[in-house]
Amino acid sequence: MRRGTTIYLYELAWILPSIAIPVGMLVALVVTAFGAGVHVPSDAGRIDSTRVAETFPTGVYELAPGQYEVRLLGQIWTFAPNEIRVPRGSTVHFWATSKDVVHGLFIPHANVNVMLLPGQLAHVTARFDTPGVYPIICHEYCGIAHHVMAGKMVVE
Ligand SMILES: [Cu+2]
Repeated sequence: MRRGTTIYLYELAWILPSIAIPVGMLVALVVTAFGAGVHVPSDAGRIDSTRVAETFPTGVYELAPGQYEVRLLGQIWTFAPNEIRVPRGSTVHFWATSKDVVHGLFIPHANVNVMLLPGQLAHVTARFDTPGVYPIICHEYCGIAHHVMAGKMVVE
């Protein structure tokens, strides 16, 4: 084999993957977005991210016995409401969003783990059978005081 041909094969060995990998990623993106229906964390809805304070009232609302709705707002560097109290055995429907930057909503041992994106509503439902105090943690780095951004969920 001539030296020139060998160099061409090495070039080809680099060129082909450098084309195949981006094409493969693009195909995966299109297939998951349109074929598999993959979308932002929760397709629960959108609100105007510049008017969250006026359009997204926060709080804990009893829908029915044992059924609660929590409308929770992440903002630098706290949650509103910062403390949630529900009786044991409650099913809690969380509706949450962010007022400013990307935050996280993570409640360990409760299957609550979503990103809070400005203007994007996240919806997650969890049942709390075990009494105790559950931390509400921001698990997306959101600035200099991210490490103190926490609330608590008290199951009585
Ligand atoms: Cu954070």
